[in-house]
Order: sequence, then structure tokens, then C-alpha cells
Amino acid sequence: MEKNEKRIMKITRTVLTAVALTVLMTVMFASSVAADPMFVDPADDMHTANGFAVATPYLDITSYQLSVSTSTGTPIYNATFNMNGKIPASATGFVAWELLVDADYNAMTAPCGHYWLLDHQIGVDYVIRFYIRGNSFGAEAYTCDSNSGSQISMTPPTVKVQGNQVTLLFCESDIGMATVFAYVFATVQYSKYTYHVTSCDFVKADIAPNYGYESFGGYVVPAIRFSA
Ligand SMILES: [Ca+2]
Ligand SMILES: [Ca+2]
Repeated sequence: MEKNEKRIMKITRTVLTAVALTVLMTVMFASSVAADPMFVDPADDMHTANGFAVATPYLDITSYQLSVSTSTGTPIYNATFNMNGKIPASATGFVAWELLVDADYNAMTAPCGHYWLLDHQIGVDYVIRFYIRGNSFGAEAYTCDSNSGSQISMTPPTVKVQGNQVTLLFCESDIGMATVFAYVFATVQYSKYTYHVTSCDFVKADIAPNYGYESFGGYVVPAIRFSA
């Protein structure tokens, strides 16, 4: 009888410990991650400079999500692109998966200038991107000097590529320590490497959302500020 009681107490303690750990982990997770919803973007909606483009599946966004985790003590942003096809090992010209950030919520400030056909005129202050250039690839985070327009590089994001998915992991310092900002996700094919788009380089792109922008950080704002 005594042996059974000890066994029951031991099982009870184990169960209670497991429950307590689960609750603790749930609380920690809930308090350390802020995330926008996983937004959906239509398939086969890429455009050229003049209109509709035949979609390149790995550049065709089908859903996307931005979140930030502070579980390690340092905020790490996580931008996830889900595509309509598998990410290739090489590409023609220069292709990129880009997060365009209007860090100050001001369409009038855009130190690198207007990102032609990509930014929905949100006034981009920072760009985080993964790119494939021919047979090579890389990642960068940058802004521009507001006087000269020359590129200022920051810590490149960590990139995870898995099947149809590209994930960019970057620091708050890569977006000017902004916590409330507007953003768009974009994929683009250029004929050659560039950090500042011109009509000559542009081949095709997909922008999400299709109109306006997303808002991170809890501000309640109109869903559409500008239209493409
Ligand atoms: Ca799309
Ligand atoms: Ca701005």
C-alpha cells in the first residue's frame, strides 16, 4: 500500500512538472513572438514594366509572413516567402526576394529613391534581400546615404532556403531600430545586378500585397495608403 502511494505521488509529481513546464513554455512563447498573419497572395500575378508577365513559379509569391522573436533577448525578425515553385540553385540574370521597409512611416523619406515598380510608393528606407546571380547567391541588408544616394551595407541577413520557401532572419539594427513600420514583400528579376532599379534592368516582379502595404507593430492604419 505504502509502495503504491509513493508510486502514485511520483507519477503525480511528474505529471504536474510536465504541465508546469508546458505552461511555462507556452507563456514564454506567447510573450516572445509578435507576428503578422500569414497573408495570401494570388498565384500567377507577376508583372513586367508594361503589364502581365508569364509567372516564374519560384518568383511567384503565394503567401508571406513577418514576425519578430525576442526569446533570445535580442529581437530577430523573420520574413518568410512561400513561393509557387521550388527555389533553384541558379537563375538567369539576377533574381531577388526582398523585404522593403518604410521604417519611419513616411512616404517622403526614401534615401535610395523610388523603387520603380516594386515599392507601391511607401518611401523605402531599408531593403533586406536574398538573391541568386547566375550560379552564385548572397544576401544583403542596406540603406542609402540620403545626400549622395550611395549604398550603405549592414549585417547581411541569415537566409534559409527550403523547397518553395525563403526565410530572411535579420536584426532590428538592419531596419534602423524601427518597431512600427510599413513593408511590402517583393520578388524581382533584373537583367543584371543592381541595388537601385531602373527600367532598363527590370524584367518581371511580384509584389505582395498587390495594393498598398502591410503594417507591423500594432498601429491601426488604413489597409491601403497608396495603390500601384
Ligand atoms: Ca503571386
Ligand atoms: Ca520612409
